[in-house]
Amino acid sequence: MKLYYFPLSPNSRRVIAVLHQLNLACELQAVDLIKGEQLQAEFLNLNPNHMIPTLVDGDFVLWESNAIMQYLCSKVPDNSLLPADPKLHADVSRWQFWQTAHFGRACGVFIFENILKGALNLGEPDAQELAKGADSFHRFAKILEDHLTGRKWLVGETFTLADFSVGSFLDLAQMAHYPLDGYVEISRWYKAIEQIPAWQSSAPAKFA
Ligand SMILES: N[C@@H](CCC(=O)N[C@@H](CS)C(=O)NCC(=O)O)C(=O)O
Repeated sequence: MKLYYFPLSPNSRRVIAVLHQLNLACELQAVDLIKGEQLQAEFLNLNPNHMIPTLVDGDFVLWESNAIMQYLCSKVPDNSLLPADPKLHADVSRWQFWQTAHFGRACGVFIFENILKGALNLGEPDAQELAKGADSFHRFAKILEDHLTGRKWLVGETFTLADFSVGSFLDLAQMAHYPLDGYVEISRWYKAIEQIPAWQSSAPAKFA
């Protein structure tokens, strides 16, 4: 297998953490998004969305990080990252979809305004966009905070893909200045994710 990734991408890191947790062999191929390598024809043939992560497994090409994570789990029967029990399985998927549809998008405003604009010379952060982003962030962070109250992990008794998917966006919390003050359960939970060896070994050099 070969995974196309970008080192600072939370969407990439969570896939790499799954590879490490499941002990799956996979070649890693960095795609430099700053240089625009994702727009080259060879990569567009694999993923017309020009996005990483993208997995190639023989003649099967798969994009969307959460789908890749589930696919990797299907290679290792009885793993605890994606429980076989239908309700637990659906619960993990629920949080992965929620991350893509809601929490990740709320975080994305801060990532764009406070990190990417500077990196790509797109000007100063826009205060109005950040204020709208904060409304959305608090709406969804409160749901996460409430759910984590009294629970160690998002689903069941041990960490799952749900924790890797939702937690991955907290990697950038400080650099992107998410308004996280007062979210004690989210902070406690993310610190627990940071203790997982597969999570630690998936860190890009900058976070290691
Ligand atoms: N929903 C996608 C999002 C992937 C994504 O946003 N990738 C970004 C980097 S984190 C990317 O490749 N952007 C390059 C581009 O849009 O040209 C997933 O979960 O895989």
